[in-house]
Order: sequence, then C-alpha cells, then structure tokens
Amino acid sequence: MQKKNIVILISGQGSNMQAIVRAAQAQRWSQRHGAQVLGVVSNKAASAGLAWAREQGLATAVVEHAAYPTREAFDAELVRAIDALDPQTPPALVVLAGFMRILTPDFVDHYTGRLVNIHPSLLPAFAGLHTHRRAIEAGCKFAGATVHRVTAELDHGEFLDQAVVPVLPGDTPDTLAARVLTQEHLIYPRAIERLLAPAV
Ligand code: NHR
Ligand code: GAR
Repeated sequence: MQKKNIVILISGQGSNMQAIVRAAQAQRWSQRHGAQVLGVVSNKAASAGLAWAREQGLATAVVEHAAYPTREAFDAELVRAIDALDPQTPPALVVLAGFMRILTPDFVDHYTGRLVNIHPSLLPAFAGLHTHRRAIEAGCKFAGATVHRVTAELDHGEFLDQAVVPVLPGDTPDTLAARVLTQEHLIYPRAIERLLAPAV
C-alpha cells in the first residue's frame, strides 16, 4: 500500500488537529489505510497546538505570514515547508484545522484534490469569519460545521460532511462555538477517514 502522508495546518489551539491525530491512532489508520499524520505546520510560532504536536513527536514547522511581503511569497514558503516534511512522498492530504490565512490560487492548484477544511458554520450560510456571532445575530435556531474541499473561492468547495447543533437562548459566540467544536471533533476525522479509504 502506498504511504499516505497527512499534513495538518493550524493557527491556534489545534483541538481539531488533536482529534484527527487521536482518531488516526485509535482507529489504526496506519494499518488500515497506510496513512499517517506526518506533521503540523503553523503560521504562528506561539500556537498552542504546535507545542502539543511536538510533544507527540510529530514533525513541525512554522511559517510566519507576517515575515513575508505578499500572500504569494508566504504561500510559496508554505508549500516548500509542507513538501519538505517528507521530500520523497508528496502529501496525500493537506488538512486545514483552524488555519486562519486565505490561500492563493497557486497554493490551491499545487494541492488540487488534496486540500480540505472545516468551517464553523452550516455552509453555504456564513462563509468567512465571525460565523457564530453572525448566526446568533441572524436569529438562527441551528448552527453547525461543514467539512469541505478547498478551492480558490473561500469556503465554496464540495461539502464532505456537516453537523448541526441548536442555538440556545442566551448563547454567546463563545458558548455556541464550544458546542459546534465538539461536533467538529467527530465529523472531521470521519470525513478524512472516508477520503483515505480506497473506493471499492
Ligand atoms: N483558502 C482558500 N483559497 N479557500 C478556502 O476555502 C479557505 C482558504 C483558507 C482558509 C479556512 C477559513 C474558514 O474556514 C480557509 C478556507 C481565514 C479567513 C480570513 O479571512 C477566512 C476563512 C478561513 C480562514 N483570514 C484573514 C486573511 O486575511 C486573516 C484573519 C486572521 O488572521 O485572523 O487571510 O473560515
Ligand atoms: C474551529 O472551530 C474551526 O472550525 C475554526 O476555528 C476553530 C479552530 O479550533 N476555523 C475557522 O474559523 C477558520 N476560519 P481548533 O484550533 O481548536 O481546531
């Protein structure tokens, strides 16, 4: 079986990354799918998820977006850092998990068909930022999360899975975000495993 490397991109706490790494271990993706989480790349040196990844013995890299003059220059370095994690084997999947930088068409093209994201809303509603505040302000009774393929157009690729949670009276963006996040941890590893399993 050909080795399938998964690279996860984060910007912050990395709880989705942790859920994916734990699912890979618990469900033996290595034996069952020839897949492993190879490494984690963050655009922020201080992201808590990066420290956790290092403790797990995963390869890590930091590419600080602020150090690059343009999005194109940042993305070119990001591609280099991702592909350098295993120079012999291009990543089978590049997984955005709370990654907060919009990616250029060149980056998306380089990983065509191999890029996925989890977005904290029921797409096509509330693409972009501040999804929980916008859902509460719109009076939504339900909110959720969407796993989707990444295309050059923000939050518009094919949907791979969704989860729904209620919006409860008195919810703040933070209480709603926490409820959505528990569902993200279930659907994201599941959607990734489906992509890894060979089509019968
Ligand atoms: N890139 C492309 N091309 N397509 C998508 O679907 C992407 C993407 C990059 C990230 C995640 C995303 C989300 O799930 C994502 C999807 C950041 C922003 C943003 O406005 C928007 C959407 C998403 C991530 N970022 C600001 C920017 O200027 C910076 C914000 C910050 O640093 O806090 O890049 O919602
Ligand atoms: C998650 O809710 C994810 O959906 C969201 O940020 C959180 C990251 O949490 N992503 C975005 O808002 C992308 N714009 P995590 O770092 O603990 O996985």
